[in-house]
Amino acid sequence: MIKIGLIGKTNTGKTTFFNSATLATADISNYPFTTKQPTIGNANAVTLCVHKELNLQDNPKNSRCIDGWRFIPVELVDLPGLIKGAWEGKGLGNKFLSVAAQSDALLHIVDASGSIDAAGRIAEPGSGDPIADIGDIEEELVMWYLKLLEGNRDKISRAINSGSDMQSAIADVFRGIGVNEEHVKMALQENKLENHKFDELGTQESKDFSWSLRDISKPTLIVANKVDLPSATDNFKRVREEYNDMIIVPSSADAELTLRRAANRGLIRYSPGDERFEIKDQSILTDKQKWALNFIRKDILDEYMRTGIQFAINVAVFKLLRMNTVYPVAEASKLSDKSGNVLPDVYLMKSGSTVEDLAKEIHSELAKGLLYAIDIRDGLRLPINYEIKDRDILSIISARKKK
Ligand SMILES: Nc1nc2c(ncn2[C@@H]2O[C@H](COP(=O)(O)OP(=O)(O)OP(=O)(O)O)[C@@H](O)[C@H]2O)c(=O)[nH]1
Ligand SMILES: [Mg+2]
Repeated sequence: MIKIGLIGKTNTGKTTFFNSATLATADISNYPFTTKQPTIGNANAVTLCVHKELNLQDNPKNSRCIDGWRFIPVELVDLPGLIKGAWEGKGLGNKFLSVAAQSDALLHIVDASGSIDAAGRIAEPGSGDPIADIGDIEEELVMWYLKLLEGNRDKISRAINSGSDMQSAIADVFRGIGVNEEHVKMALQENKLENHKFDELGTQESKDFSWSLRDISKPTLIVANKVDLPSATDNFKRVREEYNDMIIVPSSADAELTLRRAANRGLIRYSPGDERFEIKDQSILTDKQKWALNFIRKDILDEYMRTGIQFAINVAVFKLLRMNTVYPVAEASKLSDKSGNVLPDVYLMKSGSTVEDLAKEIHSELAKGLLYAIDIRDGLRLPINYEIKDRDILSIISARKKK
């Protein structure tokens, strides 16, 4: 399952984001370092289901289908807040940087309203500087990569001296945090270091290399949170200008939490990611609830089109990680599994994945005897090296087993 980590300074709204996306009830407060341990929860990537286009009724198994939208489970990890100096052991967050690094992608949550000071304490809205906050956290991550590199210099040197190439010797040190040889190769190339001697790598070169490696191996999206506060409007624009090489999603985790909890209690009709909600019965709402819902409708949904929570997860999965959705079916004629469930499963496959990759993902036995796949839409036989496209519906034909 895809794992998405929530990182950022303390008090930026990571747990509020997490609770709203997972409907968990982890502690939220305006004290710094409320979250003390990483917490894992289930959220979803949401995409238009293929069943409508095919005019079929589906029976989803590994996912859910609501109003024509497929909800595909992904793992969300809430992490303790970071502060400047975390890589040296300051705050709590440093202990968990390795947990963050095990994620496939990171959502960097920023307080766009400027309601926290440099140390993450709650301050007058507008007084904090989200641009500096983003820089601080980016720096922490890079320093942490650098520390791993510098701390393992001898080990890497020894591996190279006993015949390893530089790429795999470096990759070995970072393997536990999702870095592979290709990432190392790209980071070396980006800094023109591929023909350099490892032992002659200077301090600046190591730092530049660590910066590239962090960037390449851990795709990151900036979530500009707390846009419900007026001081966020200008900051959001500034963040977008300053970090124009990154994707930035405005959000109000607070608003999403209100909407999801209201929907859960049957007060409103709202599906995550929707641009609107419907009040079921005005007469059962208190004045305070009416005011809050009206505010969300006017100041967030009208202004930003969405609360940004579901959108941020979707952008991470489909844009940052470039996942395609594919629907494998065992019975080609019925578009079902062996028990007759129509379009039971949807898999997220990285763009460039082949029929063979999909077969391996489903079952190793299926992959062993793999022959070809049938494209359900046109009956074409697709070779095992066919690159899967988004929304493909495939029946995999194997000498061992059918799916
Ligand atoms: N106005 C506004 N406040 C928010 C929003 N999201 C979170 N907050 C508030 O910001 C404060 C911190 O929220 P948390 O979710 O605990 O922040 P955190 O990043 O998990 O903090 P740590 O666990 O300490 O790192 C709380 O008072 C929240 O109510 C938002 O979208 N809008
Ligand atoms: Mg928290």
